[in-house]
Amino acid sequence: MDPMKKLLNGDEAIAHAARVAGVNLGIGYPGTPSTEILETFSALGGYAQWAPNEKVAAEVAIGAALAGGKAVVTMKHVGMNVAADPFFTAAYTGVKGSLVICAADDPGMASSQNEQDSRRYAVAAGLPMLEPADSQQCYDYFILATELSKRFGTPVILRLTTRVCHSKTIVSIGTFSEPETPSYTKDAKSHVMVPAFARLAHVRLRKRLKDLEEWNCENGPCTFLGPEGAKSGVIATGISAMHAAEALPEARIMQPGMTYPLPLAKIKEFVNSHEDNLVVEEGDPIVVETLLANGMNVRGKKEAFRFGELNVARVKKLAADDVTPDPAPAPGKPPQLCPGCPHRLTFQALHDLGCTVCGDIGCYTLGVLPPYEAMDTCVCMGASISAALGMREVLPAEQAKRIVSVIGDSTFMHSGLTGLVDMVYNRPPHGHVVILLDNSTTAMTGLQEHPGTGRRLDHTETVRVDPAAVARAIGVRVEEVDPLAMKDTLKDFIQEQLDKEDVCMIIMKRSCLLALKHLKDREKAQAEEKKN
Ligand SMILES: Cc1ncc(C[n+]2csc(CCOP(=O)(O)OP(=O)(O)O)c2C)c(N)n1
Ligand code: SF4
Repeated sequence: MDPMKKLLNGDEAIAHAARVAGVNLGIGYPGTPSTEILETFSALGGYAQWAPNEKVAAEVAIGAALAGGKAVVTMKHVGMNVAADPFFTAAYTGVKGSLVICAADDPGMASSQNEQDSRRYAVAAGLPMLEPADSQQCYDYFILATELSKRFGTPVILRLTTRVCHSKTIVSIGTFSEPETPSYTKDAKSHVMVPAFARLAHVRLRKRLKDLEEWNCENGPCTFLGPEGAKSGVIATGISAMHAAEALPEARIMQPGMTYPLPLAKIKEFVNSHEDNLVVEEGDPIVVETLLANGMNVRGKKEAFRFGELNVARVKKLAADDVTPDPAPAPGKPPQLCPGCPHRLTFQALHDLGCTVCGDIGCYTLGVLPPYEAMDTCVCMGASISAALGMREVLPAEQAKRIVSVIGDSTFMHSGLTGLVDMVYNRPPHGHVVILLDNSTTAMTGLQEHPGTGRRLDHTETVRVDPAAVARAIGVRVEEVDPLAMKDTLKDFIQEQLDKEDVCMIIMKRSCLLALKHLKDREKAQAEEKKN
């Protein structure tokens, strides 16, 4: 294969593009399916960081782009909710350098708690958005997004989906360029959003979107597939265009690469040159609603196709308005905590105690399944502590006293801390027990570092943020234990803490088995490297 061509998945293609574009800083919070973007960018020599959560990541990236640098921030779709606050105002401030927001949706929920459609954020915040269909487009659109960001002075969303992130196609790669050091110029009228400046910025934002729509009509990326002169037209976005080309070979497919703002004039021309037009898009009916609102003769999908991923078979059915249920997938083995996983001991004790468990998101969410069935709520990252406070506030004492929160160490750094502050500030009458499952990694998304591991994204050492010290500093009583060492007495120990009726955090300190293995492998590789 040509050395400049590589077989890459979408995440890897973006990482290569970021090196070619000379990105100064990559930052994000891990979350399937976006995690590998920064890991690959770092492995390719780019400068990348894990932030404690997506809001912080977005703010750091915005700072870099306001300073004139080139930044990329990565997250999964639910991370967009956490980062929405800075993004909405960054659409007003604009950027001096460039900022690309890689938002990876998970239609079908392969590894997520919901299947929200992040495209809504582009419309709501007024941020332009590009939607690639394969790895080459991931690469090309990332570079284009960086250029557009700089040229129009706006953050740009690169909207991805699981299938695009994780499927491999051949990509032509350019030469890596080293990032340039930017020079800061003060521009408070653009960058300080007090109401007087923000009112002007909002007008600028709407004008910018008009300019972008014009640019998109004239020069925006647009892929056509299928026979020219076909009777039927299909407007499809992202990977749906590939499915449509295979499912409907008689039709002419138009895939606009920039899906917000849409190239309406260009689409209108396409629509008018076909007898009938179908819109194929995964998730919410966003494009079809926009085209209908602009008086175009198009039809969309039935509600049944709003759920889950599309594929070739489903697009055939979608086109035929066939809503007969899809064949049920073959029953697989239910997921389970690894044999020997330290989380098991805690869930066994909580099961035996009959506690009401406000849970959180991580490997330990599997505590909801048999044999433990020891989780009662799980909403979003960090909610284990705050939701427990709400429950304790309203339930009768005998029920409130049975409630515990269970949270992982990465999730605690992400958004558990503020919940703990609230638990101390609005201390419920019978106190509360938070169990921190500290396995020294972000296991669920593939063993990433976080501020509590004391290592950076590239595993080099840094200061460790100690959850025990933080909790003590805000007035929480802390108990640090090894769950394996006290496995026979764990149940009684937790009950004793509940009986004390103060705010207590039990830190169950024991490494994830897979993380330990990775650490050992890394140490071995480093030792080998030193020898050679
Ligand atoms: C807002 C948001 N960002 C990212 C994710 C993806 N995600 C789910 S759990 C998790 C962290 C899990 O780590 P930890 O809490 O330490 O638990 P472990 O899996 O190690 O047991 C991540 C990154 C998510 N669900 N929501
Ligand atoms: S990966 Fe680690 S934390 Fe997750 S279930 Fe396995 S041992 Fe437990």
